[in-house]
Amino acid sequence: SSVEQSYIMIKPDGVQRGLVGEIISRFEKKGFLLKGLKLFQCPKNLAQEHYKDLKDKPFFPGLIEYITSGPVVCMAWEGVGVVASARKLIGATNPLQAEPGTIRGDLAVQTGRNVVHGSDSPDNGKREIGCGLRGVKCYLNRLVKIWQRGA
Ligand code: YYY
Ligand code: MG
Repeated sequence: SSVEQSYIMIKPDGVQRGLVGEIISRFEKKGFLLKGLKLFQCPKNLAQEHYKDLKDKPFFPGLIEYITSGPVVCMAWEGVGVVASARKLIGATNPLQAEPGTIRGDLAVQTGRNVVHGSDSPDNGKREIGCGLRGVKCYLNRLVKIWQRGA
């Protein structure tokens, strides 16, 4: 694996249930780097762009309604193999099938309310970061390791 970025988004149910810290904490503890973050009310057209691969699915209208129903937390996480690893940390799409220890396995019940999104490929990671973190992209590569510089 190589260094790559994944777009991780805490969905409106995750924000409303107070799970933002819990979810961020799992990626931090694993050792990935948070390269961008914003709290965002996603407009319908951007939600449709983000989920464009699913536009013909019967659940698409409900998915767009859900994602736009309240603020989401948009993040770019970076690291070696982060895309596949984040999918493992998140767990199966249907939370009832997600293993205990995964975010969805521990924190969710319904497929339509599964608290978090993670990119399914490095290419989609790039595309989704460009979509969800539009406007904060300029910060992504400017993290300075302040703790290593000392006073
Ligand atoms: O990548 P992941 O989120 O695990 O699943 P996708 O197949 O990409 O579907 C995106 C999103 O759509 C899923 O997280 C919930 C919703 N969804 C649904 O409501 N009903 C389904 N049968 C499948 C997916
Ligand atoms: Mg997906």
